[in-house]
Amino acid sequence: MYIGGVDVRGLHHLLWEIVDNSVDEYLAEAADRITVTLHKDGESLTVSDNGRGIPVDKHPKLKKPTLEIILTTLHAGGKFSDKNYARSGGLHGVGSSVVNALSDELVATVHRDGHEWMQRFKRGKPTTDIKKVKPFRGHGTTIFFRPDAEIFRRVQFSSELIRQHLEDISYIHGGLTIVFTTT
Ligand code: 28F
Repeated sequence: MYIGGVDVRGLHHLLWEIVDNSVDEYLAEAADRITVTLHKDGESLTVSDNGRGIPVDKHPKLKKPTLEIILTTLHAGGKFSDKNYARSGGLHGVGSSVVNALSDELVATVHRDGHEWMQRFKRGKPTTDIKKVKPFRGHGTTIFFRPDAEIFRRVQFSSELIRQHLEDISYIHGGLTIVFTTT
């Protein structure tokens, strides 16, 4: 019901949701570069942006790191209406929990607040707490995900569909650099 189906379009819709979050960060004038990597198995992807990084601080009321809430709560967007973070007008982070729920594996890496942070998930549930990995200069968000083969009819991304979609986005958003690689 969130992605419109479990066919090839629904599968690629997962990627569009993640890329949209990076584009939102561009629209917030906080990112100017997005990298999409289709891994050689054709079943998994990594998307990175050089934005502010999804916040990792503990949400005062929910007592969990914001990153975990965004990735595990459907419609988490509403929980942050305005008090803690301003929103750019997009759905900023809302689609991430859907992608996570429909992924056999998802790894979120955030560069922010002087460190690299990482948290892993399986079918939308955390398999680790958020971990401070190491000191890091720079900022951004990286999401690796592999859609759940028990949900999608066939988990095989099309590099041509991806290339076309990213090209469309690049024409719409001047000043945004989008890199697409397959490895
Ligand atoms: C590869 C996918 O998802 N990028 C994102 C941000 C940045 C912020 C953010 C995202 C927090 C509470 C909404 C940071 N600092 N790429 C991404 N980059 N989400 S998703 O915030 C989400 C808000 O609710 C961000 C200050 N404000 C916003």
